Amino acid sequence: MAVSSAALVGLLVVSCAAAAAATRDTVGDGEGWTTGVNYNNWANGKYFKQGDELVFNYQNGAHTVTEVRQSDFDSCNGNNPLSNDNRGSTTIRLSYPGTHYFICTTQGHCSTGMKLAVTVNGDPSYSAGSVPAASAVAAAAAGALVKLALF
Ligand SMILES: [Cu+2]
Repeated sequence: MAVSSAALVGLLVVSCAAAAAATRDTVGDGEGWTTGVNYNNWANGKYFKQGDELVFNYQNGAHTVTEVRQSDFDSCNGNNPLSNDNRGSTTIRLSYPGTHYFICTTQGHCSTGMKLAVTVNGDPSYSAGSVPAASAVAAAAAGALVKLALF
């Protein structure tokens, strides 16, 4: 029975990993969203997929989280924002694949490096507002559990 239990635990770990699809990352980790942080370095090597969330932590009013198109990212132009917030803690859901561009529109901040581009990978199981595929995984796990119990 010890072997079956180990197999069951392994199965549950796998199914939980599959169900917990979306992740949440804090931009800049403990440093947050501010000047003097290299956000290229922060994003480098990280994997983002559809449905994941980015949390920007900063002092209310001192910075903005402004999502822009690539051309406005390159030129630090915040005049055509896709979204904008300055309330101090901004959570952005990466709801579509492709590269997402964020700048701070406080004077001089973007031009000195307060900007972040993240590439978001498509997730076929993602759809806004639901938890797709998790129930199918749970059903499969439950089926295996019954088999193990019978064994
Ligand atoms: Cu700023």
